[in-house]
Amino acid sequence: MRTEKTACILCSRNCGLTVEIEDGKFGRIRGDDDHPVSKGYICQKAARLTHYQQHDDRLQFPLQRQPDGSFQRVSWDVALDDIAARLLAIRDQHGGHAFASVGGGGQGNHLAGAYSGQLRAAMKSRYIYSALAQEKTGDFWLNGRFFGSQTCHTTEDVEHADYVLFIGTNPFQAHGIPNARDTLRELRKDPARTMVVIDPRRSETAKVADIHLQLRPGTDAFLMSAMLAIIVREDLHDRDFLAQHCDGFEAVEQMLVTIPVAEYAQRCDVPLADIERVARGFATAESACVRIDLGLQHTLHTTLNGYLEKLLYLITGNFGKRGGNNLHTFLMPILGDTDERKGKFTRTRHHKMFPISGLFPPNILPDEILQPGEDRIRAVFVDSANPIVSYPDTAAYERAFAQLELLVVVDVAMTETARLAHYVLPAASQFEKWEATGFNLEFPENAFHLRHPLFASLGEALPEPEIYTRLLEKMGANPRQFPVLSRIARHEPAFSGHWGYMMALAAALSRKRGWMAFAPSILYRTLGPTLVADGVPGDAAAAALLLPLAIQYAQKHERAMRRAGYTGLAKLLGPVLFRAILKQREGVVLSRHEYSEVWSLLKHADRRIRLEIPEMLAEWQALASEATPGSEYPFVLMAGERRSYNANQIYRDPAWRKIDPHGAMRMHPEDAAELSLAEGAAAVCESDTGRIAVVIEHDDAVRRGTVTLPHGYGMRYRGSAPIGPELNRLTRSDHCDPLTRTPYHKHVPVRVLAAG
Ligand SMILES: Nc1nc2c(c(=O)[nH]1)N[C@H]1C(S)=C(S)[C@@H](COP(=O)(O)OP(=O)(O)OC[C@H]3O[C@@H](n4cnc5c(=O)[nH]c(N)nc54)[C@H](O)[C@@H]3O)O[C@H]1N2
Ligand SMILES: Nc1nc2c(c(=O)[nH]1)N[C@H]1C(S)=C(S)[C@@H](COP(=O)(O)OP(=O)(O)OC[C@H]3O[C@@H](n4cnc5c(=O)[nH]c(N)nc54)[C@H](O)[C@@H]3O)O[C@H]1N2
Ligand code: SF4
Ligand SMILES: [Mo]
Repeated sequence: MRTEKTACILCSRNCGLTVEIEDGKFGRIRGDDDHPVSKGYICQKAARLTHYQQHDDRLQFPLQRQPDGSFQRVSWDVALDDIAARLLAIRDQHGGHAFASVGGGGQGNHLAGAYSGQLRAAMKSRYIYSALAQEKTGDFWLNGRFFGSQTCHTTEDVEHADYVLFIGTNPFQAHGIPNARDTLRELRKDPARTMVVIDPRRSETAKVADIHLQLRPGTDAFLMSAMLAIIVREDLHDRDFLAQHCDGFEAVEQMLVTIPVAEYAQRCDVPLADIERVARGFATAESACVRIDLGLQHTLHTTLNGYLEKLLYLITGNFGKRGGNNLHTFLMPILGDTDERKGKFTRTRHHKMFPISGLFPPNILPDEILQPGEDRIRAVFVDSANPIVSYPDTAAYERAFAQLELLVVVDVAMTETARLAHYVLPAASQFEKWEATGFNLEFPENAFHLRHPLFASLGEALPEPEIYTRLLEKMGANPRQFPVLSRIARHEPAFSGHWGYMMALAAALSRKRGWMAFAPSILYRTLGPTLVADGVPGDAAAAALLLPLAIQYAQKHERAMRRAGYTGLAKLLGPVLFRAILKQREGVVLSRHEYSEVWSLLKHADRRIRLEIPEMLAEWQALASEATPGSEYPFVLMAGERRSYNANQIYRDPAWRKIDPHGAMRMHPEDAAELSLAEGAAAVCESDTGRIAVVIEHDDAVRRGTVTLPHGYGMRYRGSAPIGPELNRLTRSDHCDPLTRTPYHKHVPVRVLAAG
């Protein structure tokens, strides 16, 4: 038996783990006290990671689909030669817009994203569709406008805030904030601090909150408008902060004087006095922050909700300070900036949709494939995503993927999407390779954790960096050999911190500009083999691309890095960080900023925040005349609740769940009584798009007229019938935010009937 350090890969927190390993299997799994962020914390889901690592749907060999639909094992060379040839033929005949990649990292694996970007470059395509663009792109778009770049990403200092607003998020189950349950307990225990939850359901977080506003689903824009209006009318906004740091408050103020506060309160079905109490409490607290998630982002007015949420902390001056909302640094650039006001970016051919942070929304992909004519997407490369189950309108995805000339899926498991692919390529699991996430989203102290492999790869599975590099070489996109770079990498003395290598790389890339797009694989093939970890040269090759990222980080954040303990010559600080990342098995603190330094992360040249966003002001104004949404469907379904035993599509083996095997539909007991649906009754849930079987659970925490179903079910383990609700058979592609096309998954009109 041996003990190793790694991290949980089930949610964006990536808590550090100490794991026992015996006979090539996980033994006991505990929180790692040495992890710089989670400090020993874990939740109940991590202890069962063995169900991710070992199950009957794991892929071991490259597979090729046969005409009869069965799969046959082929060698890597056969698979990659044919994929390369078919990709090139499609590109040369139809152009880059005929290709899209999908996915690119779940909750624990983002290292591969840099390598898959190279495939798009080789295909001359800009299209990447990802899960982030079905939840967070509204937020990114707003950040671009407020702060000057879609790469400016905000965080919330819940641990230090005196007043916390959780709007549309349930951190007790979903986490999303550091050590969620401990952090909530601290908040609850301290009588001087206040926790408010705004959620139509009395969620597990609402149950431990000081105040719960149980609003009508989809009415957050009205509620936040009322709060903002109350704050400004009572003169509780921070005039000094606004004058010193913000432009455009006048436009916001003009809107706020028109808000019919009492009417809006009625609209959300929350007593006006409660809204006033929260507005005043938030605005007058010493420090306050807002934490939001899918309850705002997957419901009506998605992007406007984000605008109002950000105004709440900005007009009260709760930004750039302890206990407020802040910007943070990134080591890996997981977000781009494609703000259309800065340049022309490729739009999609059918919907003419623009990218946000470089990403395109899954809602429109089936149309982009199915549209008639020359301009359609013909080849799709899926990595680390399961669109058939996770993206809106499963039936539309099935139709679209069946039309493709080439569908390739890279996954650790035989998924519902993989079953439709021409080629299925087995990836090494996240515990069989070097991996990391780009979800290091903290401020003022930020951290990064590179994980090392714990097990040998299963069968012939390969890490993605190797898969992409081989494929690109077969496509002739990047040369196989760089003798000069390789020689320098091999012979440079350790004390130089790869300085000579980086100079030579920079010189090579400036001589041959076309190579720039393939820098990750060049680093992988040249510097990679020299990186010695665990005494095995080349073992950590996939991490080679972190060297230039560490150098960039040091150039941007030298002072904050020195505060975190990195020493030496400025030009060697990047390589020092790189070495630390490779060596420290529990992760490293990257940098320690001061709160006041948040302004240096803002991207408008004058470091001021722009509050006036015309698109949002127009939508805000339109709220007043918006009709109450009526529907022939009596229930609002929240399609995708986070519970104790779901974790996206990461666990496939149903044995991992201790409770809730059916992923039951939660319904208020009085609604259930009216429909004569007993606890445990079989029922059918029907939307305008599809119908699925569900099992009823009575729960008086849900509002009457709403029902909930969990996300993360509906998989066909070992080819079985779907286990639990196939949620996205109910969701519709065009039921979405008009600007960003993120889906209204929390607001799906449905009816529920007794089965049979
Ligand atoms: N256990 C578990 N944890 C997870 C995941 C998982 O699958 N399982 N997935 C991870 C991922 S990818 C994500 S993105 C996060 C998501 O994390 P969260 O967004 O926090 O989780 P959800 O349960 O989807 O939704 C949060 C809350 O929104 C509420 N809500 C629904 N409609 C509305 C509305 O109209 N207004 C308001 N104000 N609230 C509303 C719901 O009742 C729910 O309590 O969770 C992460 N953590
Ligand atoms: N109706 C509805 N739909 C939703 C949601 C909802 O609330 N309601 N939530 C949405 C949200 S917030 C999200 S984030 C998405 C998540 O949905 P997806 O983007 O599909 O991502 P995951 O479920 O995280 O995992 C996808 C795949 O990654 C594979 N995988 C795991 N490890 C590796 C690896 O190392 N390499 C490779 N190549 N593959 C690996 C897993 O086997 C799995 O098949 O779902 C979205 N869909
Ligand atoms: S699922 Fe739990 S243990 Fe795993 S990263 Fe998220 S909070 Fe941590
Ligand atoms: Mo997500």
